[in-house]
Amino acid sequence: MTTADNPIPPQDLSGIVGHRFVYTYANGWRYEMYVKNDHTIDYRIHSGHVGGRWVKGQQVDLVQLDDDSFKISWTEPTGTCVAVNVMPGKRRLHGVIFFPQWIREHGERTVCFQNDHLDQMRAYRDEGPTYPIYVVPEFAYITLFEHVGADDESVIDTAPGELPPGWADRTT
Ligand code: FER
Repeated sequence: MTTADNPIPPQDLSGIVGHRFVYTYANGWRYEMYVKNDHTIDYRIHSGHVGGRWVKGQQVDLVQLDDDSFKISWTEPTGTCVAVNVMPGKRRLHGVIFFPQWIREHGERTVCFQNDHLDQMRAYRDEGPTYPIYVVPEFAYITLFEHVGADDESVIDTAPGELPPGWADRTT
């Protein structure tokens, strides 16, 4: 129960922390996220506008909205902002990506292991152009959802392009 005095619902993040999931957006873009702990994700982008990009240790805001409903929000060093709602039991996800204009024009500049290029990403961000923001709101279906445990650096430790063929097609 929430009220005007206490608008914050109970928070049980055990249904998403320590889980890896692979999902394909309605526009065909395929992503993989590992919720490493209650404030950190690692991820790989298997296909789409910036397919091949991967990131470890991204700080996020993670909350539970309701039973089987979580929301993960963050800002990238590139300036891209993302908000993702996840309903694991329904295998349903909705993401909104807010790309700066320079990534719409030059997505390839962000296709790398970002952790090795953080200063370069911040320089691109500050150079812009930022506007108009390219907003991509899409539903996705979660094709794989598995518990792998929290704070495991080996869950995502390889570039998306170096995985065995068909790796992201695995379903569970
Ligand atoms: C997602 C949508 C976008 C996601 C990550 C991004 C891990 C990141 C985009 C970018 O920085 O290019 O669902 O999940």
